[in-house]
Amino acid sequence: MTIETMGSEALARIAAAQDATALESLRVEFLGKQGSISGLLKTLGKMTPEERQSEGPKIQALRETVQTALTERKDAFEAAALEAQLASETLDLTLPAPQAPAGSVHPVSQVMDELAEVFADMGFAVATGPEIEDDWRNFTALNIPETHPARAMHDTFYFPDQMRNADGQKMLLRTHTSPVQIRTMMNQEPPIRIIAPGRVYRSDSDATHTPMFHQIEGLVIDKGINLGHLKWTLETFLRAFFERDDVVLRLRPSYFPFTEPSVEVDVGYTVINGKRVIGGDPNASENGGWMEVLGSGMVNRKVIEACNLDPDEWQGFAFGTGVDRLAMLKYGMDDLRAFFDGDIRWLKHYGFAALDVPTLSGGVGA
Ligand code: 2U9
Repeated sequence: MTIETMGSEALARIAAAQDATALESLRVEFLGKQGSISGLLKTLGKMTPEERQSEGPKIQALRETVQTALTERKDAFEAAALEAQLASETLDLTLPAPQAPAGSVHPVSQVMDELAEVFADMGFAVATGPEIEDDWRNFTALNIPETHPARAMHDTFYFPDQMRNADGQKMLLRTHTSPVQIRTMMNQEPPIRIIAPGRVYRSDSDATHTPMFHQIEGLVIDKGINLGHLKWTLETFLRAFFERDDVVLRLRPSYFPFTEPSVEVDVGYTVINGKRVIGGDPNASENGGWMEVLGSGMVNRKVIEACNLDPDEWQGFAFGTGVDRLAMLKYGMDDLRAFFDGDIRWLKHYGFAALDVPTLSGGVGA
């Protein structure tokens, strides 16, 4: 077969190909490794220079013509497929918009935002830190030495003994957010006014305890700070958070290793429709009374010293409470475990709208 007839036959078969698969078979037949045109190209090596000069350009031209015809036919198939797809697909612009997102903000997130808003108004910044901590920042720096009973009380989740940090300290899941304040005191010059909200972990699980819960702690370090500053701050915070001016506080002496003196803070509650509500006169209502909501105190001199500050120059107060419990008290839930069940019905009932961002001017609540 001459080169010319090979060419015209190849073009005729390409033109007759019915689809992309048939076309691909033809490409392999002509131009593949074992293809007829590839075979012709290989004969060039065995030709005399004269033969090569006359046959070479003809074979190359054949290859190019066939290649171009294959490409053009392939493009035509693809264009036809696209046309068919466009003709079959329709877009109905009169359909209603898809349903709005149905998620909600978890009460814990909502209350965390509310707390940040209330404390920002009093000049507190939000500080955060790692949930995996070392023994020194979680305990030792807070005046809780190895032998202190508070260590056992914290039911700590420790990492395996060989997993230590660069200082040789044991690693653990923080049992409180206090190491965040230790980090802040070591890295920042006083005066300091921070809140530290976040997850904490204790190996404890029953109706009122979950192994992970949320805490918020606060720390003020400045010159000449006293218990009066502490009481005013907590009273102002609780009145703003519970959105009532008649919230009253009772301070009872207590003990924490990191504060001296230490005080437990009770708030007055009254009973409305069988439910305890924060606020009102704790002695007026028949079932009213006091409820413990916070622990606090003046920061222990030893803690200030551990952070390389002079306790004769800098003093401060600190406090801590559970965010989950604050949420339960404010929004009337009675089972802590439901917080972490992920039950869609509970989330729908107690969740907040995503755009309901708390602001003081709008009221921090619902
Ligand atoms: C530094 C110095 C002092 C934080 C404090 C409490 C008292 C407290 C508990 C309440 C219930 C935690 O959620 S709870 O289990 N907390 O009673 N926390 S004073 O004191 C600090 C923290 C950091 C550097």
